[in-house]
Amino acid sequence: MADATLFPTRRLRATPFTARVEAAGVSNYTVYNHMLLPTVFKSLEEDYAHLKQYTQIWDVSAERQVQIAGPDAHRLACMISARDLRNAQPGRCYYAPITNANGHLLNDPVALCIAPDKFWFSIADGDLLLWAAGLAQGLNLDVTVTEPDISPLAIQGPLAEDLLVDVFGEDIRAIKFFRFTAFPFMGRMLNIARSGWSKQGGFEIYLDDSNLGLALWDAITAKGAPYNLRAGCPNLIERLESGLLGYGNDMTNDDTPLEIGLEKYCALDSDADFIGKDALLRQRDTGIEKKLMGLTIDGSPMGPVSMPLDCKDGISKVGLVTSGVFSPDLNSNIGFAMLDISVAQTGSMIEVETQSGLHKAEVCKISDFEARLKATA
Ligand code: THG
Repeated sequence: MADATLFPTRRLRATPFTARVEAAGVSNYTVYNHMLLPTVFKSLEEDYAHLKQYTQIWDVSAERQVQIAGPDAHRLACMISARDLRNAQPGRCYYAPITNANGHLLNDPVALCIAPDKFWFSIADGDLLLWAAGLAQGLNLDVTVTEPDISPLAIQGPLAEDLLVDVFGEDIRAIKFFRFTAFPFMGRMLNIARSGWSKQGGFEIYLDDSNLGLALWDAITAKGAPYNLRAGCPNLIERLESGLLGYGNDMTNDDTPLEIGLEKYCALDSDADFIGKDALLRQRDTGIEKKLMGLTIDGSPMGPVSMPLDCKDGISKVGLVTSGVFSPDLNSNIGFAMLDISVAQTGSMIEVETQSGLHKAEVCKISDFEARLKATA
């Protein structure tokens, strides 16, 4: 993998912003929802330091929208979402784990209520459209399930609000966290949400016409100089510090929301009915056998963990590091690990099998990284 590049074909989709991303010097991509998603520009560390101080423009088109529209749209949205969407309000976003009948995760999208009869599920890497369309077909629901021409463009970082005020006007400031409002751009109305896959603050602009991609990018970057705006992307170091989990890495279809720590987003104690609820209630009764935790790992600064690393308790394997990297601001290697329940508590000491041998590691809560950063700020 090291020196090889991906062979581009129609199956590996470019985005409305790819030309600008390339011109800005993207150095690494991943494939996400069959689409290019930038992962590095200058270096992980430089991108990280810049994101935390200034503002970046991110091509997150790969967060595709699964649109469910029509008279039964609300019914289907409620059926697939572990998050209670019964009282979903237009203009609001909801982080919504999606589970199958066994309670296992299929995706962890942000659900946007566009109208009472129209929802967008802004998906993580997984073919949620097939699940929704299959249910609609099998249950003969009166809905259409599509992937419309919508590409999110994120503006992230502490100066994001001021930048977008220069582009779209003062009304940007009134958008609350996980809410969106439509703003005019070249004759269209674009939904802009205060959201994004970082904890540095910022917005996501849902561009609904690919033909305007370069114009939108240029309109924003034209105002970027005072904010030291740069092209960037979701950053591994920042998102681990912030406790943001990635579907496909930190959670897969082998895991349930209870094992990942997502139960607060699951309507288990209400009358809400969703696919997977019975299984999750049973698992809550019997107890979980593994749990995703935070980890600080001893040793010299570690490069990004690409394949899961084994965790050991001296004798046997007790889990896997799912993501990990060195955090400059915590001055430590940090990561997430799916661990046997026997060691999945704060303060447990385990060992991690890295390329450079066994390293001691201490288990913590996923939210501890952010808490430690705030305490030292
Ligand atoms: N934005 C949009 N779509 C997305 C993502 C995004 N799709 C894929 C992926 N990211 C989905 N996963 C997440 C995970 C966490 C959050 C958003 C998307 C998130 N969580 C906040 C937190 O953890 O503090 C708040 C959640 C809440 O309180 O409701 O932002 O980033 N469009």
